[in-house]
Amino acid sequence: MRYSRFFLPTLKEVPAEAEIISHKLLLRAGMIRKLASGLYSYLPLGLRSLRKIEGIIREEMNRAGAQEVLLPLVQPAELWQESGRWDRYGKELLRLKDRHQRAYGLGPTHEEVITDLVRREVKSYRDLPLNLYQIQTKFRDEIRPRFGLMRGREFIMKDAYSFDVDDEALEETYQAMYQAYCRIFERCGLNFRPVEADTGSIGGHASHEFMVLADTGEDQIACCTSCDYAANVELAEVIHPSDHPDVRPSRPMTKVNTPGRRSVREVTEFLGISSDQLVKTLILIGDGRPVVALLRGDHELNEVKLRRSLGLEDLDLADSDTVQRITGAPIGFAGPVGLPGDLKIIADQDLFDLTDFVTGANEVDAHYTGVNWDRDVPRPEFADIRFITEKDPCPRCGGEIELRRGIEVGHIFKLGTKYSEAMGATYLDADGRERPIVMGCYGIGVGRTLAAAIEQNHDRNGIVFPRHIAPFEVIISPLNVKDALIVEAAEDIYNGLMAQGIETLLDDRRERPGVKFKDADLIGIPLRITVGKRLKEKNEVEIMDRATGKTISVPRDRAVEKTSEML
Ligand code: 9G3
Repeated sequence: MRYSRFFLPTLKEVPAEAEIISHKLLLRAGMIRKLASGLYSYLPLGLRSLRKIEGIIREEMNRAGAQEVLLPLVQPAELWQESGRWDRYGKELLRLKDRHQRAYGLGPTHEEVITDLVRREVKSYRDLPLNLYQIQTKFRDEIRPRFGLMRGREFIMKDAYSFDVDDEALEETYQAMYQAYCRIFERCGLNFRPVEADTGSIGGHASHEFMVLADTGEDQIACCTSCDYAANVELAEVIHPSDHPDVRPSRPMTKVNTPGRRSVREVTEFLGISSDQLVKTLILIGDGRPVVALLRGDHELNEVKLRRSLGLEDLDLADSDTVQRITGAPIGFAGPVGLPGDLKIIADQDLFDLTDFVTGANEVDAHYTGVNWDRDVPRPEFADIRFITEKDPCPRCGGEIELRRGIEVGHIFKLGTKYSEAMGATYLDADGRERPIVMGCYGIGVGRTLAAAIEQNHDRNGIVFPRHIAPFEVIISPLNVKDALIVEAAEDIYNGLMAQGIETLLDDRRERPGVKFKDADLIGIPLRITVGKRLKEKNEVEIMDRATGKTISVPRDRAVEKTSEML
């Protein structure tokens, strides 16, 4: 490809709205342009990388026995009504009407569509296992799209759906997908970790997220430094010492005046206690009913764990009026002592052995000190409802936990029969019995993978593309296109590389050397061949490895051979 005719509008500066480096570099390297909030156009350079990632995904999905299909973006509302999700999702599901006033949704995912297809075509256990995937546009009307391709509203996803006779067969499929994902992200040159994850709204049981480790990642993961345990902090379990030391109350419960002291810091400073002696009381609304959560002052409530342990669909913090109504006091003075008996109270397991603790007194400007279970307040239910911290032991091996940030580029789920039962996707087993198909689903954000690769592979001069997803493998920079010798040599090497099928960009622009070097560094092509004054002096050209900066000089006639060796 000749740069002078290639639509590649690089930029020196980027709009202030680009907050993270991958967004800045995707814009500066002329790979994407914003159409509207959360909507991006891929320009030729960006599309070449996107297609490389898709190609790797296709190869590994096909190798794992999956078959590619292509499903419509526009989905009939009826299917989502059958699965019960039409009313579960709010504005994120963009709904539209056709000319006959029939209702549709723009597909954010395709469980309903694929289950409808399979329920019509699969009848017997002989038709299973089946694994169908697509690489297709999705639309999720995010309330606040940001970070460029990282959280767009319209984005390209590879989504696969597996169909098996039972849980055991699903386990095999799930492992095959897990391995395929590891190969995909390895081949994309990413430093990633599969982590145990919550199944979220999709339902079903187990799931794994594939996280690209990056400080700009929106997700937090707990990684063990000794074993390969890694889990999204939403799920990472906290090990509680099983032995309960025989502890005794040593103080009476006393009401103390704490004027205007609401937060953990204000109360603990005012009373001169440490935060692990304070029990904070949070009021929430779970599926419409109040729930009281008790935690040590130095711990944070993990709402996903609380929601799961109570088997709730929805769970949110109560507003200040509700807190006032339920506890009789404003936020900051709530406590477990004297609450109405019918209230659901859950305490984090680390409160089990606590004695002489401090709580709100359910009265403005008042707290209790010296509170003890049983004597002053009945023991509630105990559960693991807090976020793991770096002080907690690894739940697998007891080793040290490290909290890292990650970008979720893939997520695989064991769905079970949630959709097949809701939509009547069944098969006849060998005994002629009708049974629901057991499903799994497996997603990769393709654009997000490209952005994550840039988050992980850049320096102050620009992108440093991993070889297999780079838009080109080699860029040739003739430094003076008015010099016939230089042009002839550059063209000759270009033709030699293209003849070997090496994707090469020839920077034939009438630009100064500095501009050519800056652009070559910015777009991050793995190898750069410079044709400059060394050609006349020693009949040599320079080959630079973008990742290491290492530069070697080779005789012009060996440039093609040396370059293909280096790739
Ligand atoms: C919706 C909307 C947003 C959504 C969903 C549904 C996320 C939804 C979860 C999944 C699960 C898997 C197959 C590929 C891998 C991920 N956001 N999810 O179901 F209506 Cl608006 O999409 N689906």
